[in-house]
Amino acid sequence: MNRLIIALWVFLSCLYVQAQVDENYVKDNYNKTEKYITMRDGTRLFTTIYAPKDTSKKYPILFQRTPYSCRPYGEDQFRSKIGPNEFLMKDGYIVVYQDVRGRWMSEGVYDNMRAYIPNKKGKQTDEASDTYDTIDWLVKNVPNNNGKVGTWGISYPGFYATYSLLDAHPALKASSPQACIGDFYFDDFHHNGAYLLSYWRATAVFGYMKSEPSKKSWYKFPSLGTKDQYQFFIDVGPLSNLDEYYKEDNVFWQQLKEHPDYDEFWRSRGIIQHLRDIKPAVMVVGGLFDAEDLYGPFETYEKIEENSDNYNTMVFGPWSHGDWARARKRQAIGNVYFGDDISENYQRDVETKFFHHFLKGEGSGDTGLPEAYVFDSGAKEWNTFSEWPPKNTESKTYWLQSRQRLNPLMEKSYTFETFVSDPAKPVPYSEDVKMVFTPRKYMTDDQRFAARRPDVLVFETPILTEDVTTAGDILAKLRVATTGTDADWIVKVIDVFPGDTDDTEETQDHLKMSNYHMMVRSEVMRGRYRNDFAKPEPFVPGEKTEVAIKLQDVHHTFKKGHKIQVQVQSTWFPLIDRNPQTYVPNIFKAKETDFQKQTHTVYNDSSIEFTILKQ
Ligand code: PG9
Repeated sequence: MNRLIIALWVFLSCLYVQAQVDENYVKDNYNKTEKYITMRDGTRLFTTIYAPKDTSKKYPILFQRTPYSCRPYGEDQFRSKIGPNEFLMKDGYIVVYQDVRGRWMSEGVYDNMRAYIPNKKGKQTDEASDTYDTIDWLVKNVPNNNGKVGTWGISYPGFYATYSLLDAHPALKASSPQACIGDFYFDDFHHNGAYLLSYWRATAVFGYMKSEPSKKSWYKFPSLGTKDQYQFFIDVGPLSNLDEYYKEDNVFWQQLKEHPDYDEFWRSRGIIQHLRDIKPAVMVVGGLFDAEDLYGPFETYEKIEENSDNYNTMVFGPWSHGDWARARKRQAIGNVYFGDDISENYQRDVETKFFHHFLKGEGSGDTGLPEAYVFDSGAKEWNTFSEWPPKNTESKTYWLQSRQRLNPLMEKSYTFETFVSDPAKPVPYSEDVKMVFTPRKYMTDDQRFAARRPDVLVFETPILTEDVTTAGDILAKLRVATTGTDADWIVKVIDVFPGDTDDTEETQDHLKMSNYHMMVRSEVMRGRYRNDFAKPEPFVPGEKTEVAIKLQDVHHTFKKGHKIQVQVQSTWFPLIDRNPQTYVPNIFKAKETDFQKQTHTVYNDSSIEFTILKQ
């Protein structure tokens, strides 16, 4: 017994020492300097430079611009890890972080998703010019750099990595925008015009301006006195009551309220429109179950592919927001397990290979990596494609038929389904009781709790007799009516597991994987924007109306023995705010009396089109 205890003690001591070694790796192997770099308009941006202590060779620069701080501040304070992953960190790169204009220790005034200015003159600046001016200073002033720069970032830093591609500095050879925000009207804060209420707390992070460089947060989250987000927002009622928590000084909250439509305010801040004639090599990375930024990475890759002839590739794995940067043994999202070592393998065999090739290698186009490296979330295996969406696909239509059938054939009979949608009793987007900073787990959550509600329509295939593999986007073509004059339409695509499916260690105690209704993809369309995101229109009560909803790309095999299920509902709370179901000019200013229970109808000539891999 003693020998076992001693062996266990030795093992745990080694683990502890290893952790300490890793904790101090950066401090032991890198020098840190902090600089203010002056932009063309005189604004100085705070920049942190980690350079290898070994000065016997030259190194490329890996550069990240962030609104989330270069912390820790102080040349004697070190991050425990630097760069996109530990393989790159240990291989030796100069790693640079910068507080973007108007954030933390940098000077200037912050602007959310600052609009790009084409053909800038003189001292005009945007995030592209700030990136250019910084790279120019780095390659001219940082000792031992090899003149090659790469940018990378996840989420908002991913947006700045995409931005680095515009008016790119000639030293910029490679960029990896990851979970990169493309447009705040379709990423993060809105989905197709519906406001993501689940993001409300995050408004604090970007709502308050600072008057001088700050090492400490100048914003704070309102204390809500509860961890039950559903109850909190039901009790709050109309969105205008949230002014109690965010006052006039929360600039972003005011902007959200004043711009409910896709107007010039949002349109000018979208970066996708500018992605043409891109020169640096690009590897876009995203998570198939990323609840925050799915539109951005898919659109970034596709727009560059359409308008540039540079090296441009994509990687989409079984990840939620930013998972690929967190190496964990079992890769799972909520209750759904996808496999072991998925993130570590990606970091070593894909991400490291990409940057090595273009920043340390000969830099020619052939990295040995695929054009599209996409995980099949149903078969739980990686696939490679020479293009995305793949060429060898076809569109397969299923009709939303009576008696809750999802049918490849459309009946001739004229039928429809109805449900009562009550904003006072909205369909929860999750059965978990929680208070989130931003949503995450619901993207693969079990949907049985919703399927059993009278205000959720369910359409389902019989048990599949062969695999059905999707690879590309999904298009819902609803034919609907309402007794009201406005409505939201939510479509959820679900993989129904067989009854003999075993639980895994991730399965929540109150659930069984037997008959698990796994969310594969979901999307909302705020009905007033069905024809134009810039021009909202009411519904005519009782009039049959077309509502099309594009659901983001998937790569999912619905395996033999499973069923494909589609759910349709009109509330999804508090993921999104409630639609009053009475047309008002601006839902952010709706009154309590505007919120009315209405009866909605979904006609049987509604359909959903999947992009299917040809057998
Ligand atoms: N896209 C994420 C986010 C943006 C704004 C508010 C909250 C989250 C992100 O940058 O992580």
